[in-house]
Amino acid sequence: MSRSVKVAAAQLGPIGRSKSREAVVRRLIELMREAADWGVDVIVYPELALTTFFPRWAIEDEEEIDSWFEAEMPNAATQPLFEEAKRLGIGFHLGYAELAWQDGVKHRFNTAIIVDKAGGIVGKFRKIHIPGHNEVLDRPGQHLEKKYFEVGDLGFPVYQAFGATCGMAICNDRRWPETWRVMGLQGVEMVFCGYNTPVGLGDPYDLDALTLFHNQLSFQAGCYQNATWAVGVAKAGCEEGFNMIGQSMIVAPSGEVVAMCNTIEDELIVHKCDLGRSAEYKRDIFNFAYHRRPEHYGLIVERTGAGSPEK
Ligand code: CDV
Repeated sequence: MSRSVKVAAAQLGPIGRSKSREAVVRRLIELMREAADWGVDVIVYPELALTTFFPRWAIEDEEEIDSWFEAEMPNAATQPLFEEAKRLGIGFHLGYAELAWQDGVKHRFNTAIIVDKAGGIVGKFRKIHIPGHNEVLDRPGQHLEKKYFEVGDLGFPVYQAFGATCGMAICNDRRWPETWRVMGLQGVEMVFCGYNTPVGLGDPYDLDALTLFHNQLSFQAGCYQNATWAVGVAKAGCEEGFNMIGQSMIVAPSGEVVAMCNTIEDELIVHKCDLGRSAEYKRDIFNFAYHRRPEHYGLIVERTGAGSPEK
């Protein structure tokens, strides 16, 4: 019997610094209702979907920093999203800044969750590859994720949801082959990945000019080499004077892009993903057990230690 999951990528346009969580959740619900009209099983929202991309600013006041984080999920502001999902019988994936107390110690993570059609959280992921820097740099724009987020402590787990083996990655994670391979080795069939990818912060123009290409390349390579579907979802557009790419996309295990947003605003794209496509590639060209030969790869861990940890 063929298995499929109907997914929606719910790209968001800019969210202003002064916008409340409640106002953002109303936008998320509008997109969720549209997805439900399409008969979607799971709608995927971007990284840090509840607020503006606050790591672009250097905030020193601890209380102010905490105000960008969610200490509970769901909470009063997001409860309506969970309730609407349950009412509509649709699952979702949501990225947000998480404040977590573990053994009496406060931690801040860049987090994403999978919520099932009954409104229950069935999976959590904390971003591993935290990009950017700790200190304010002398350039037009900042990316201070290293100041605000710890490296995720949950690894790259996979979860059974919507009849598929699902995994998550957050933004910069998509650029790293290990992200995909660790989930690939667990049989992942569908990867959800939200992102906020700015341009014009002061990187050399030749890097900025390739941002869309690298976004697409990362998703297409990750999917193909690990025989998985992926839903990549942007927060896009000009947010507080800073530009972020759109190009949200759904990618097949063949590496083909089957749907892509063509705005930098709130926009929904939908695709019915045939999990049989994943199985075909896992059975043949990327049959890891049959063809993969890690025992012949050499001492790669020792050879990759070079490089400066700080920019
Ligand atoms: N939010 C991100 O992780 N952004 C990074 C940028 C800074 C390179 C990205 O990989 O898109």
